[in-house]
Amino acid sequence: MVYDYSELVQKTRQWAEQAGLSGWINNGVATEISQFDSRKPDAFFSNSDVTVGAVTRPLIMAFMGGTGVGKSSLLNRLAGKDIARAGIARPTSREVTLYHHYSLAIDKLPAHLPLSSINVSQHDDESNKGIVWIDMPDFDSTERSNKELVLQWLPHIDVLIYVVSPERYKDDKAWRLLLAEGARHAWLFVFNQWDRGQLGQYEDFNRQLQKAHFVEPVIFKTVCMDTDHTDEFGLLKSTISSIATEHIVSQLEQRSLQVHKDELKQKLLNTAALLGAEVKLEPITELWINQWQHTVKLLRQGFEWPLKQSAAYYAEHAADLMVNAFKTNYSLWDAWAQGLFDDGLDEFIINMNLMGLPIAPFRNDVSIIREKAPKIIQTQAELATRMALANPGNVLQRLFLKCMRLCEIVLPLTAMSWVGYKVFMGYYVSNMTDNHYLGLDFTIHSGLLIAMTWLIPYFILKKLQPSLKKSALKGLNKGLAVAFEIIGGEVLLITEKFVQGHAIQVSQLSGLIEQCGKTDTDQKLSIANDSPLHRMLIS
Ligand SMILES: Nc1nc2c(ncn2[C@@H]2O[C@H](COP(=O)(O)OP(=O)(O)OP(=O)(O)O)[C@@H](O)[C@H]2O)c(=O)[nH]1
Ligand SMILES: [Mg+2]
Repeated sequence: MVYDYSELVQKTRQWAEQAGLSGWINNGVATEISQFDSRKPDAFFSNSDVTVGAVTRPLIMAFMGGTGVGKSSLLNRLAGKDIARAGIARPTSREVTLYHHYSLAIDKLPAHLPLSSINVSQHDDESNKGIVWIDMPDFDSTERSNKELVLQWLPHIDVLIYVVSPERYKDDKAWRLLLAEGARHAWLFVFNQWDRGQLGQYEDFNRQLQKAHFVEPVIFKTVCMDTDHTDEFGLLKSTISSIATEHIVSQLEQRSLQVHKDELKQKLLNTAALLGAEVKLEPITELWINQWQHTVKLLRQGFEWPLKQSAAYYAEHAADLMVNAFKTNYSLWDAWAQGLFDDGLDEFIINMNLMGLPIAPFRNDVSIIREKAPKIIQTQAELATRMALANPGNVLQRLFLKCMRLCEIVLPLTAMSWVGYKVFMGYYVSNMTDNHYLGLDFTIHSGLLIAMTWLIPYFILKKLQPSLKKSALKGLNKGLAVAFEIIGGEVLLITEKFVQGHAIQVSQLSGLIEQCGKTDTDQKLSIANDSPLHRMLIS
């Protein structure tokens, strides 16, 4: 599918707007692209009810040049009457004079063109029905409004007639305009006031034009004064008539369109370079993983002492922790940790920038993690500590202690049962045999047995009870590890989102660039070497 030019510019603007808003391109670039003229560089004249010979729209020709070179005089001579103000006062013309066949209607005059500065004259010359002449004010004068007026009209002009005089053929401002606008129009050159001109000046002007890439510029020497000088005005007129054909108008239109597309393409290629379209993004996730490992290593080193302090505090206030009213004074994530974390992120962002990538989207997304990091650390550390304090020690330790607690009950009970049985049996036997009822030894030994069966498990339980501080420290370390994983993972997700977003932007931009290079198949632009247009275009 090939986009129409206006559609292409519209799509480009939409792209630039969203890319600017999401930070992929900076605001300056976005504005520059959004200001790209979406109007088709076609003419604003159309044939109203009247047909203009074989021409679908007239050829728009404009006189351009420094003040006093004789632009208005040339138009007056073409018209055969004084339609444009010409004179000695400088600058003379402060308005645009339109000269056209009465059958043409100005029905599409772009809104931005100031109507108050237009002076319209009509003619009934059938041979020049297909041409609209425009006399523009000078471009190099001190009048800023003149320059603005010329710049406003330029995009609508097919052929520019660049007029110079012996004094002003080296005019710098007009020359710079010629270089800037060169490719957008066809150019004819008029060396006016030739009655005062010299061959050396003409040749110099010719050489100058060749430097501006006009291989064989079409230059006419004219004299617009009542003198006996012969000049090439007739040749200028016939050349103009020869190019006012439907074919040439459409060729110029296509060329202008292509130039606009090329300019847009160049702008988009520059934007693609700023976007880092060619940058390989695969190493970026690896880069973050390495960066984060390094940061975590430093954070762990720095957390060693605060961790111990926190563990001691947690151990001391374990009871509070269990009733959910725990408030610690030890915040692990202090200004130092935040600084180190920020430095790690900033270093990563700088590396992305060095790779030639736009960093704003990543920087915006990652700012949330900068704020969230303290909370993640605190929450995870506290959660793991609560769990560690609720179940201190490891699984084996806990199983062994469980057994000991059981022994603490079962062993004394067994011992007591055995002693009870012995007491009962001793009493029974002594009744039957008249022997002594048990003895002192038995009393001491059975007392000792009961005491030992109770004391040994009790002692073991007491000694092997895991330290709360150690458990808290273990919990804190575990919590920190989880928190680091969460933070690193979230940044990784943002990095992946950045890579995907970048790929989308690059592909959309590439699509637009590709569109700039496409032309409608039925609109083939080829200007033959023998075409009168050939010498009027920059090679
Ligand atoms: N000697 C001589 N004078 C000319 C010739 N053509 C025009 N002039 C004079 O040059 C002066 C300026 O002519 P304009 O036609 O007003 O020049 P312009 O380029 O329209 O000037 P601005 O409107 O100020 O940009 C007038 O006094 C003309 O009479 C020429 O071929 N030879
Ligand atoms: Mg003038």
